[in-house]
Amino acid sequence: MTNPHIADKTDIDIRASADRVIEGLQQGRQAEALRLLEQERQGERPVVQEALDRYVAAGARDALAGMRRAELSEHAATLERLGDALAAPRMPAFSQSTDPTVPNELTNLSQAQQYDVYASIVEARGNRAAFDALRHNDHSVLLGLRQENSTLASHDGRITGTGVYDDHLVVLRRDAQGERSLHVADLANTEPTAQYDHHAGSNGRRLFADSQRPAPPLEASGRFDHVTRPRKIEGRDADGDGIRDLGRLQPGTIEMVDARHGADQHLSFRPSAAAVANGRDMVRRDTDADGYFTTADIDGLEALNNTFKIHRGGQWNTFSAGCQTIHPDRFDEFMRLAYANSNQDRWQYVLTDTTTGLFRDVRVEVQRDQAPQREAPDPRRLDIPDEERRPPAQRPHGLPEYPRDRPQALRIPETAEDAYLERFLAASERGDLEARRSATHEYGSQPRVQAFDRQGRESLAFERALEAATREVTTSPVMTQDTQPALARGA
Ligand SMILES: [Ca+2]
Ligand SMILES: [Ca+2]
Repeated sequence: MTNPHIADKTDIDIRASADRVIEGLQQGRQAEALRLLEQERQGERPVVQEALDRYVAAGARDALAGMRRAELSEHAATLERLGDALAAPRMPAFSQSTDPTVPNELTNLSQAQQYDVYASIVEARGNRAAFDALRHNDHSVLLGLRQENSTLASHDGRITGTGVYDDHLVVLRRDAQGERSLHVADLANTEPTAQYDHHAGSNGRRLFADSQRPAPPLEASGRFDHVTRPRKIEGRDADGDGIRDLGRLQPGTIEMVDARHGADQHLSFRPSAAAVANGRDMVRRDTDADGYFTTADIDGLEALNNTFKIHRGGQWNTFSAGCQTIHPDRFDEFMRLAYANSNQDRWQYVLTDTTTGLFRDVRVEVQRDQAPQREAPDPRRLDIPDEERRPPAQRPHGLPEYPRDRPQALRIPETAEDAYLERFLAASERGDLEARRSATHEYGSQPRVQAFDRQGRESLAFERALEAATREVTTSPVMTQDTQPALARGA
């Protein structure tokens, strides 16, 4: 299978095109500006179209809000699309691999164009400081794209809690002349791992990381008994039940400063004093110990502290107790670009969830439901040992092999889209929310579905239209004109 994504070159300057649209909107030439946006989008691949939309949605936020208040019906669909452009983005299919068969949506885009794909995510998801930092020359900005995992996940598919590198960390840099460049660390991690979780239990000799004192004997809770090699206990007891809870950075913007990490004291990042002072609710702890960070974690929200660093991880183990970690093969280039200006002393780090909220919630739920079957441990499976069980000298020679793709099916039938829509609509008609959610999940989990994003948005629009229709029905027996086209799109 060759790269399924569009690989044609394009000469668009995404930033400049978006700026012309933004200027028109701000000057009240609304129809002309939105027409220009459609022209600029014409013929571009989806990642470029999405970047244009995000830049426009973020750069003309006030003007667009004014248009929404004015309820300009002829622009309703575009305004809705631009509103959605500020939501959690789709993770661009990207890999550092030079293998032409590995899916890559950024193939043949210039450095400046690739920069705009990710910088537009910073603008859509970051705060004002991040927006401004993108406009400084000789300056770098950091972006994290998170894919949700259980803290029990491991690279070999077992549930020993050693972590997976399925998130992307991006450095965006403008040099002294304003030239745009980037590095995408496509083997990165933004989530803690269960090997540090107190819920993995204690034999009476397991140590607390902070005090170095042994933790009293404690039986592992639930599936945490699969953690075969618990490490020193990290985290904090957030809900007061006497067991410490691992924490994860919430999506948002965090100002970072330089730091050192580990036995080798390598260069890294940590939150600045200002970030900590303004870091209310920036950490969520897994208080219900199911391996996920959700609103079900009662008392789980806490203020940021400066232990949430960005540092180097291991070959087969992300070594994260809450830090963002990068695989050794990607780390040096990431840091080289991040520290290209030796005088830079503040970095805005924007962390975002990926895929739409609808898919995210469904995915977490379904992962949780299916996890025991899918991740069943097999004690005989020792062929891909983690760092603990195989000393460095015995590791396989040559380039290490990483799981390039998420464990979902790599191929989907041509008709998957139709099959999904059929099931989605049938389930909707029956009012079977469970079946509809499961159809949505299965569809949303296929990373190579070309129309993923379009359908994701349409599903959201469909949900909204249903909500609107429900509200409408309570006041009027007839469905409004507005909901009809949205329902048709959802179909
Ligand atoms: Ca992840
Ligand atoms: Ca939880």
